[in-house]
Amino acid sequence: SPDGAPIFSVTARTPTNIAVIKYWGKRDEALILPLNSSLSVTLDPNDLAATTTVAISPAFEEDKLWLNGKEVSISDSVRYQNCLRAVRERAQGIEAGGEKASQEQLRSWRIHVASRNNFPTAAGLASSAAGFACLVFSLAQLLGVTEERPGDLSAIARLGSGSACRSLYGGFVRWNMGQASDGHDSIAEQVAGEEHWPDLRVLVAVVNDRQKDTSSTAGMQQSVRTSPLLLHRAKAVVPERMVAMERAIAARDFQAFGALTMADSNQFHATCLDTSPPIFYMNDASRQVIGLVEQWNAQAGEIKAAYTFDAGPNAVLFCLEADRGALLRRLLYHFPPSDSTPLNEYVESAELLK
Ligand code: 2P0
Repeated sequence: SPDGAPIFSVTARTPTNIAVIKYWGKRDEALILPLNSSLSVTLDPNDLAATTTVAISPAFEEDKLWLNGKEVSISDSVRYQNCLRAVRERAQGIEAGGEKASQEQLRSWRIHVASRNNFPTAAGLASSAAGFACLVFSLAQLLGVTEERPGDLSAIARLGSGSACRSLYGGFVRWNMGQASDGHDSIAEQVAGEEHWPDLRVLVAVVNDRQKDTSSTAGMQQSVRTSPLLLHRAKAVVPERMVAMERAIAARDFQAFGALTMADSNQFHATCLDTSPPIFYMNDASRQVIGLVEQWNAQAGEIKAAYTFDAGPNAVLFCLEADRGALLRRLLYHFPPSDSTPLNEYVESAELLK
């Protein structure tokens, strides 16, 4: 810094993840403990990702945060404070560039964080997942925090946003709902690495990048309060589906993987419709994508592509490399690129994810 005080910094990039078995509903709001386990695919870090720089220095007077270049007040963000506190109280000493900082110094100095997404925030593309995972990972690096037990850092990321815990691992990741009331066993665990299924492809079709109407947090609270289907799903459907999905991934069985992915997306959106007042995350373009995928699969007599939708209208499509060109052609046929079509950004997204 200008007055000679040391500044230590770390920059990291963390991709977002796409759930194929969905998380929807909490049993504990403060600790963000889910009603059911979930399973996701982490995207490539060069695709949809958050990039975060964290810095610590005795010259900083207060903790500060910038999101996409704009300073954001953190004093009333409980989730952000919980993550910061949890990493800070585990700080160890560090040594970098000939400078040293003791444990006591790291626990008392202020921290600056600057984070950027390379995709639209709050459009149902899990920006909070990548953001909180990246925050916790980079802070842990900065403060010399190592895990006492595997998954410790994912439990901290979970305090920021439930789905964030899954973005700390690449490949295929399970978030165990856990049993403990303090949440120490509600952690993420990799079920297969990023090299496991080389010809699996993910395509994100951006239907609409405006801010969504109902946040995930508020939406799932409403569902927990009012949807009988949600409890049935969490207790009687998801446990078996988790087992079947892990088996499909282990066997690289695209037929089973695709069928389970579509069924679980559809049940999640059925739960939203079963909520009072009902929540609509998908729109006409989303339903058109479902239609074209279902039609293709029916014609082919097998699953060529599988769709999944989160808390927004954007479609995430899975296929195998051999069918990627055919999937893009079908999308182009139904959504010819032009300024007025809602899907006009998908080609760019497809490029992003190839
Ligand atoms: C998921 N979603 O499993 C599901 C599918 C959206 C639909 O996780 O309240 O942003 O921060 O824990 O993690 C979105 O919920 O909610 C989400 P909080 P989060 O990916």
